[in-house]
Amino acid sequence: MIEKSSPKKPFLRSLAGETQERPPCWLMRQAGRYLPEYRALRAQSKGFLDLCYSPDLATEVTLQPLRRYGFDAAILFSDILVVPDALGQTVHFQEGEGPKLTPVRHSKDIDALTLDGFQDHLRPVFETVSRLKDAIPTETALIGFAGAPWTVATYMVEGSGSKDFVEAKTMAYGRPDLFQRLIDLLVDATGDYLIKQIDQGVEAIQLFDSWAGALPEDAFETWVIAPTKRLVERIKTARPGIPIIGFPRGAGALYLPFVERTGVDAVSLDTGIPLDWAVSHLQSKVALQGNLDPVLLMIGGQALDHAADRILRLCNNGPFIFNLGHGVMQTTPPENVGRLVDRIRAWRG
Ligand code: 1CP
Repeated sequence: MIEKSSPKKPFLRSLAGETQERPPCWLMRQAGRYLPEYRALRAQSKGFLDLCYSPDLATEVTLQPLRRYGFDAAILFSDILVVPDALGQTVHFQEGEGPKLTPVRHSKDIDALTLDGFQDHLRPVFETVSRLKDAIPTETALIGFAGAPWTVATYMVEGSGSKDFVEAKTMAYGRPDLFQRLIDLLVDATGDYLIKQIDQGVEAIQLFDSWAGALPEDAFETWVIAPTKRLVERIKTARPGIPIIGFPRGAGALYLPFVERTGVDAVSLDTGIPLDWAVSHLQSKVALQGNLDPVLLMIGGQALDHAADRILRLCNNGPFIFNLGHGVMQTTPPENVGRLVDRIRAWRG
């Protein structure tokens, strides 16, 4: 790997291809329901989207885990579903049930989505980014994010979370012309959204493709790799030098073509990826991030220590960022997160 110029913040140094004695660390969903201070603040807000669109509250929620644990990166508090919301689809978060959207199933449903007013709708999110830029410690990096087109499209077509993605696949396999229009719109919208996040101060981007693992390889090429590649090209052409982390969760061996073809600087590894395989096939090409099982963080104790040590031993001989294989679970005791962070800080090869 070509070593790029050396930025100061440890998180950005790993993304630039540096190997560090102690890896930087942050956790997906490091802000959220496992923290009592989040629950308290959430109880005061009208709804989840309202929280995402309130710069005061979203800034505070982003900072909460930093105060407790001093992570090396903060991730903007928002959600991947603000993009369909800003495109004019109806999006609700029902208490305890997850997101509900008015499904996009027909040509006219796609016609009804619009980029008019898209950036305006997301103005509060950009305001949050610019406040965070001034509020986070100097050694801490600020991560912006969006859902990758395939994953966001699954919510848009299904109208909710899904286990089998029958509706999304029915459109992708049966009406690829229609599904392509939706994906193209998402590439455009998400590109605009992320470029604006960068202009407001985020220093790296993560693309969450949580349901990438649901697709067979040819469809993975068409609906995961190709749109991600276009999105990465678009962002990097507009804002050269911005590091991008891809997270094609569940992709298995398809992590390799994902890394080779999308142009990302790093990949976030899910819990199921064999680490020795990832180190030997991927780490010479991109930085690695991951992949502790969130359930081990919930359990804590020696099981957590052993698993964390193994990841550090295997992954930290190259560019690496410690993280989970998926988000922090709601039932995680906050002290377990402290235990993990202390252990990573104490790591010396
Ligand atoms: O009521 C609440 O408090 C809602 C819980 C919650 C939170 C804390 C949701 C609803 N979203 C979030 C924040 C969030 N979502 C962040 C912010 C910051 C952080 O990481 O600290 C991020 C990056 C996301 C991204 C996100 N949202 C993803 C991709 C990552 C993943 O978890 O796979 C996905 C799939 C969503 C959709 C979503 N948002 C929320 C729910 C309940 C869901 C559905 C999840 C599902 O279908 O299983």
